[in-house]
This record gives sequence, structure tokens and C-alpha cells, in this order.
Amino acid sequence: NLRRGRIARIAAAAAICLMLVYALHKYSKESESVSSSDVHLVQSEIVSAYKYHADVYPKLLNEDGNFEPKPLKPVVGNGEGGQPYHMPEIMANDVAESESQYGMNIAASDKIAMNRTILDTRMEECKFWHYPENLPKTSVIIVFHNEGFSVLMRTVHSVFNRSPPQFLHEVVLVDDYSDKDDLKEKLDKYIKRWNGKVRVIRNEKREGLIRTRSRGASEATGEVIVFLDAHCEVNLNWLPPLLAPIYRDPKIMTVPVIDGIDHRTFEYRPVYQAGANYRGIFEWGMLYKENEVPSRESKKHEHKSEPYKSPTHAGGLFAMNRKYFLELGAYDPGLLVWGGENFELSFKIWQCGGSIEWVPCSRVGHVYRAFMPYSFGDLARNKKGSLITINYKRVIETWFDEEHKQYFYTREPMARFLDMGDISKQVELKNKLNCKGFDWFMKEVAYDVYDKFPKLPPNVKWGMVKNKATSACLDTLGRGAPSYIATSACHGVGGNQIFRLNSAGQLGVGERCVEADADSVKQAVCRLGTVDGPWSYDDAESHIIHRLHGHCLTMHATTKALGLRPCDPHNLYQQWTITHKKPN
Ligand code: UD2
Ligand code: MN
Repeated sequence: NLRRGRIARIAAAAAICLMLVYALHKYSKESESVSSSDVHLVQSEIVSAYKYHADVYPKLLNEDGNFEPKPLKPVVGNGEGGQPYHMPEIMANDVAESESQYGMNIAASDKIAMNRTILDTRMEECKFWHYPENLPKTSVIIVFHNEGFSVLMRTVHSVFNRSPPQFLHEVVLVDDYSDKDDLKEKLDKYIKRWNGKVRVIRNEKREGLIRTRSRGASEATGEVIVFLDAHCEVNLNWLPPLLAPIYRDPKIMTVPVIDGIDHRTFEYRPVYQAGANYRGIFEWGMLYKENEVPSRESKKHEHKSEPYKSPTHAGGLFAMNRKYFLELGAYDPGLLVWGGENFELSFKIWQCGGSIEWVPCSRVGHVYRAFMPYSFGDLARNKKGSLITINYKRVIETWFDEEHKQYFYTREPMARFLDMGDISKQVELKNKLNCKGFDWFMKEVAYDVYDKFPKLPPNVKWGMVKNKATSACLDTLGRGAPSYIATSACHGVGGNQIFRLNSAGQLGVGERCVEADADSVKQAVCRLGTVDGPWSYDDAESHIIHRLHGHCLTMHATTKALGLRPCDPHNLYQQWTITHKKPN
């Protein structure tokens, strides 16, 4: 151990030397002239907003422009330091009750201090950046619907505890028509302690989080808006690194790295180990994904702690110049409740002349819930099909080009039948702002999507896969991958019974691929970067054939289990139709 300690010290000393070299290099570059028309040079201009304090490293703390808080003394208590808090067994009923009501353990949260300390998950070098002293003032906007009181308030406490007060203009809580008993009274009373710095505005009816955020932005009065979910804890010195890029260029959206807070124990955990940088991308069904920053981007940066460009973001947490957000039309008001708004805003920003940067030195913890505890209620009435897919369709029909739209419909074929409403206003805005095409975006910004999710070959068949002998359909039963695929009565509403076979032999369901051997048929994560597979369909025999031994997908006559068997033209248990129809 002693030896390890010494090695660590030597490594630290070496790192300091390296940083000094970097810093000298950087300062010598700063005198170069910058042309604002060149994206790459604009990047280096932003980076120069951060004067790296290598000259005084390692003793610097609390210098002007650094904003680094004094190290806190360790505190003893439930959940302090971001440690997990395990409720005593005797509270099991309360735990179960709050988990079913809120999707998280509010009973445990109630026993953890509002001002608890958390784990500093930043890279060491984050403590040594120097930021401009006149950063823009910020409205932090938190929208919520029936959130647990202590979790919501801890979000606000963390903002006050860990933001330089001169940059915190206000906290705006937007209540999306919560109807839990005493939440309103408790909240109104509690926020008095902040003497008007925290205000609540309330929707007259349920609007969903997307419209509620747009409303928060139009009513906020700070120069910059920062959105947070109602179950977050911001980490040390999270705000200045988010504001600095916007201060230099108001068309940059900045995004903190989102750490995880356990929904049961409230343990604060780093999402990635410090130093690993990821960015937001998507697959063709518009599921949000994260990908290691590709070298084409990372090589533009001298330090791993510098902001880097990202095609998109998870949705909940970001900072933007308020006027710019409103100039872009805020969120498309036709988007419903939840989902897809992150893509809408991201494509709009990039294609219409802005950019998105992820900021490794800004970390915010977020509670990922066990399930979505609220219903879409009236908001979903008269909507056929998944609201979220309807949102995706609006977004891709507005922002994608014809080529890329096809990949979405190949991966999500039922979406063709969904009514997305009127998008003419969105298209008008796109023309008015003279926005670039989606091919430009894919080529210059989201190029790493293709590495993980190549362009999709067209489907040769898609729909319900129905067995001729039993008239039952293949069904994932909504299980996650990997898991066995089963059969159940054909229901015709799509969802877990919609399979697709593409011209390269991939049989898929949702974002998963179908794999099989003699005794099982499974859905599993598709091999990243591939679009092919072992399957083909024989129209004459109605066989689904697997390349391995040329065997056929077969349902066992008595056990009904699925597997691969030698093909037999007389066996009805091997005959399948793959068909779809427009849902009523
Ligand atoms: C993620 C985002 C979330 C949002 C969503 C897609 C993160 C960490 N979270 O899901 O911010 O972008 O994807 O749309 O990136 N809420 C309302 N009204 C509603 C429903 C929700 O105000 O009708 C509030 C809710 O109380 C919460 C916020 O909206 O504060 C986000 O909802 P969520 O936490 O259920 O979304 P999440 O984190 O699963
Ligand atoms: Mn959330």
C-alpha cells in the first residue's frame, strides 16, 4: 500500500508537469486570430474562457474566478457523503408504499438531511479551471408533477448550497397540476425561507413536462435558464462551467454529466469513472444512447475536462440562453407530455446554427426511478398508439431528410399509421431560420451514430408472426433482453408482437434481434455496428429459415416451445405468416 501511495504521488507529479506543458502551449495559441465562421476556431475561443490554473497548481483554492468551494468537513448522518442509506427493516411497509406511489423510496429520502453532502465525482483537474467573473445570471427551472416533497426540496437546497450566489437569479418551480394531498401547502410554506428567490407557478391543468418547461422558460427572468428534474442533487461547483461557454457564445446549449442517485438508498454514484467522456446519440427507433466521444471530437481538446460537442442530450438537464431558447420557438408545442423533446431541441439547435456541449466538470445527480409513477391521464385521450412514438414522428418528419426518415420507419414500422397532428408551424420555423439539412447534421455532428447504428436495409416482411397450426403469434411479452420469446393470442395492436425481417437477414423486434438454436428462441441486444442476421423467409413454404443448418423456426406441437428443427413441408407448426394491418 505504501508503495502504491508513492507511485500515485509520482504519477500526480508527472500529471502536474504535463498540465504545465499543456498550459504553456494553450497560452501561446490564444494570440492567434479567430474567425467566427469556422466551427473549430469558435471551439478554441470558448475553451479560452477557461484559464487553466496550472501556474498555481496544486495549491490554488478559492481564487477569484475559480469559485471552488472550501473543502467541507466530513459530516456524519444518513446518506451523508452520498453513501447509501438502508432503511431499518421495521420500515418495510413505508418503503413499499412510497416506492409504489413515487417510483422511489421517499421514506428513505425523508430521513436524509436536505443539505446532505454528496460525493465529488469530478475529475481532479476540474478544481483548477478559472472562469469569467461576470457570468450571466441564471434561472433554475424545475418542473414537477406529484413529486416527493423531500426529494424536490433537496434539489432546491443543493442548488443554493453549490452555486455561487451572484449567478443564481432565481429558482422557478413549475407545478404541473399536482394533486397530492398537502404538497401545495407544504411547498408554499417551506420556500418562504428563501425570501422570494424561489417561486412557484402552477398550471391550471395538466400540460405534461414538455409544455410545462416551455412555460417555465417564458416566465423566468434570468439571462440563462437551467432545467433540472425534480429529483436531482447538483454537485460541487456545477454552475460556472455550464455558464462559461454560453457567456462566450449564447448559441451554445451546455449539458452537465448526469450521475445516478439510487432510487432505493439515495446512494450518489458516478455514471462513468472520472475521465471517461461520453456523448448523446440515438438509434433509428429514436431511443436515446450514449457513446464514447469519438476521436474526431476528442482530439480537438487538450484536457479531458474541457467541454466537447455532442449531437444530443438525455433531455432533463441543460443550460441555455433564455432568449435563444425562445427564439427557437421553445419546444414544439405539439409534442405531448414526455419524450422526444430532447431530440427536437437538439436537432433544432444544431441545424439552425447553434451547438451543444457536454461539460465534464459539471455533474448533477438524478434519481432514475423504478418505473414511471404517473399516468398520462387525459393527455393521452383520443391518441391512438404510443404518445412517445407520435412525438418521435413529429420530430423526424420536421427535422430528418427523406433518406433518414426511412430508417426510422424501417425500425418502427407502425409509426407510419400514427396521426402526428399538424407540423406546418415547425416546418415554417425551420425555413424561417434557414436551418441546415439533416444530412449536414449527420455528416458534421452525429457521424458516430453510423458506427453503432448503421443505415438500415429495408424490411422484406414485417408485422405479426402467426403460426399456421395454432394461430398464435410470436410475442416478447414485454420482457427485457435477453429473454425467451413466447407465443400468445394475436392481438393486432402492435407493440410486443411486431417483428421485422430485413433484406440482410436480421429478424428484429423493437431494438432487439432474434437469436435461436434447437431449443430456444430469444431476443437479445443486436450486435452493435451490424444490421445483418441469419434469417430468411420462404414464401412458397411459409418457412422462417435460420442459416445455421438451414433449419426452420418451429413450435413444438405439445409443449408449444420454440426452437429450430429440420424443415418439413408437411409440418404446419413450421409455417408462419408475417402480416400487418392498419390499427383501427
Ligand atoms: C428523461 C429526462 C426527463 C425528460 C424525459 C423525456 C433526464 C435525467 N430525464 O426522463 O427530463 O426529458 O426523459 O421527456 O434526462 N413531469 C411533469 N409533468 C408530467 C410528467 C413529468 O412536470 O406530466 C416532471 C417530473 O416531475 C420531472 C420531469 O418532469 O421533474 C421529468 O420527468 P421524469 O423524471 O419522469 O422523466 P425521466 O427522468 O424518466
Ligand atoms: Mn427524472
